[in-house]
Amino acid sequence: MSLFRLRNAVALACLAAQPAFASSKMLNQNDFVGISFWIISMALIAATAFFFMEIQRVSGKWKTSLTVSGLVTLVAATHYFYMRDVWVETGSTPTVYRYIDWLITVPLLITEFYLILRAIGKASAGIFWRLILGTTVMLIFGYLGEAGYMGVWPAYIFSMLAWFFVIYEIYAGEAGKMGTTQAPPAVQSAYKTMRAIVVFGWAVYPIGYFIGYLTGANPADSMGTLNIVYNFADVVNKIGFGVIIWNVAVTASESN
Ligand SMILES: *C/C=C(C)/C=C/C=C(C)/C=C/C1=C(C)CCCC1(C)C
Repeated sequence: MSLFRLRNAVALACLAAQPAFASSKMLNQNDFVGISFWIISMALIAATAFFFMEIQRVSGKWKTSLTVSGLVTLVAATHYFYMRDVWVETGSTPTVYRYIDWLITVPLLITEFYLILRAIGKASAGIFWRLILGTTVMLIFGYLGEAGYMGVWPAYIFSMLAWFFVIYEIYAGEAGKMGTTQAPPAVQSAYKTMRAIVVFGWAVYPIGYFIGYLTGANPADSMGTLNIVYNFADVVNKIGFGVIIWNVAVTASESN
């Protein structure tokens, strides 16, 4: 373990943490949504340092996967500091920062997914672009709904359809047919877990949206729930996803 690398990772983490020091209003001890923003920001910083440092431990192509995992958590950590400030200082939902974050981290997660797919067999560029397209449409409608440019119901339905398209692609489309190959069992099982995350881990987001906008509850209450649910989902889908990659990267590197 080189001390130099460690120092770089720590410097990077501090850079990402900077907006936090600019905040004027302090976190209130009863503000559980704000507390969840804080905890997750810290977890994302720690995960970033971890993924970047572990790059040296794995072989060849797995280095790229770990780099991308670290980028996901780094980009998210930076946005979490801004989101936390918006929440703590104004009590409102940081929709625009949230969606900018998703617009960058979701394509990165798709890239991680595609890298695993390529470790399993011959994956075409087409599948990558279809997944990018599907997730982008999903996020655009989500934003139109949450930011008030479109009715919350139609936006929800169009966004759900785009997500179903992604699920169809990875289960029944080209990616789905690549499940059984000569790839090592560790890689195949990681691929299956990642696929399940895109269904079950990602399902938490539309549940959050539903609770936030579609139950007719008082916005003051439902916005708190919305943010807690989205924050929880990000732990599973950003850190958890990265940990699965890290695990398969270490296992596959050590078995060579
Ligand atoms: C790191 C961030 C991730 C993995 C974000 C994923 C977001 C989604 C899967 C969002 C999906 C939505 C729907 C399927 C319908 C309602 C609107 C959204 C955008 C919340």
